Amino acid sequence: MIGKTMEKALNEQIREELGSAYLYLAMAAYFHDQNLPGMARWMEIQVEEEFQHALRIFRHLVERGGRVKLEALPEPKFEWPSPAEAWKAAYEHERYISSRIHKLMELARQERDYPAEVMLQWFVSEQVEEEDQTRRIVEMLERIGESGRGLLWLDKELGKRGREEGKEEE
Ligand code: OFO
Repeated sequence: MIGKTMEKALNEQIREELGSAYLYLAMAAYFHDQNLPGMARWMEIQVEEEFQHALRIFRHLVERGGRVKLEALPEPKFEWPSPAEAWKAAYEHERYISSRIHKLMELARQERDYPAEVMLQWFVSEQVEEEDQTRRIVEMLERIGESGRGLLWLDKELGKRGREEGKEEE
């Protein structure tokens, strides 16, 4: 049975993961509005991944006799000054999520909650990947600068993102 402190912290993280999905859905809508369908597709796939992250924690709580309590999500932004700024915001958001995962890991260790620690291990690795992906895109956009052609090239590249089959089942 999971302890109350960890249960509360994991419920908060479910909200954060769903909040990420909500934020990236808002970014997908923004990219569609900017006529950047590749970037929009990338974000739509990310929305699905974030939902799977929330579900992973949800299932952990259920399996351990915890009670899931869904919390309200903050309204995401509607507009960004430029596509590059939106990607920067996505990268910053992932850094924020990593810091939360690290705090959860510390809590799991403090509480000697080994099952939560094992579950969180997956998230620690996942965050390395999430930060890496968004940071690379930010860096590419910095190189591209004001070039419209460069932006269209990157949009096409990002539109090639496929769903990572079975990833959520790992
Ligand atoms: Fe759930 O990893 Fe992004 O936020």
